[in-house]
Amino acid sequence: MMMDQEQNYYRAMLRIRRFEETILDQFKRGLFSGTTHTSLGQEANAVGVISQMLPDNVIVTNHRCHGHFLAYGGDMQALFAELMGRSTGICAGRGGSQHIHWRNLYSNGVQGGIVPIAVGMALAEKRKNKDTSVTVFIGDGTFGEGAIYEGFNMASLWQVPLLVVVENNHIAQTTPSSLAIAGDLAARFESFGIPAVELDTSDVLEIAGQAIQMYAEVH
Ligand SMILES: Cc1ncc(C[n+]2csc(CCOP(=O)(O)OP(=O)(O)O)c2C)c(N)n1
Ligand SMILES: [Mg+2]
Repeated sequence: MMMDQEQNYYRAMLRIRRFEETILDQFKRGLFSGTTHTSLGQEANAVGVISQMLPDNVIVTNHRCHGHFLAYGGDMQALFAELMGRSTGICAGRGGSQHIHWRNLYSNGVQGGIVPIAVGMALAEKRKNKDTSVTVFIGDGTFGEGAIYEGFNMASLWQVPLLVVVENNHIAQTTPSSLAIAGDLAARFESFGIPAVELDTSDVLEIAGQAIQMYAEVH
């Protein structure tokens, strides 16, 4: 039983890895317009967290969203077509790499802007009185954006069912986060009365185990 689950995790992570490698490869050949951000090396975050969600949960993600979409069960070819701007893409080719919507997954490339959106969506989930929640993925380089703190404040005040997953890769595109972000990330959540747990790992089993605990607290 456990073996099956581990194989599923591995298969899901490998699917993301191969997709992103193909994207990078094809990008050089001019197949896509615009830009793209891959989640190479961050596969375990997407798979570990998203595998533990209830089917009706909402995902709000950022500019680096391919892995989240694929871990959610999104179609690889439809994502590829979306990146190519084709009508067969997830959003008929209008969203591109950063702005996709499929089922309960929404991505937006505006750094930090997704946090207040996620809080509002979590409030909506709470009002439905269902056992669902919202998970928002943000990067460490986004902690210089003021909107996220307004979001944390209202999330705590309204006690909305929200899980904030910070994918801390220590870099904001090309800027080391240490040059742009002061202080401690977990302490920022705690100052709003939001419990925070830090993991330094890419072990999908560890991340999934932590996600189970976090969802138990959120719901
Ligand atoms: C409001 C806003 N400002 C600037 C950008 C340009 N931008 C795209 S990715 C990025 C860095 C993001 O760093 P981080 O949050 O750590 O995410 P990572 O790329 O490491 O996953 C920036 C500044 C943006 N998308 N939105
Ligand atoms: Mg980062």
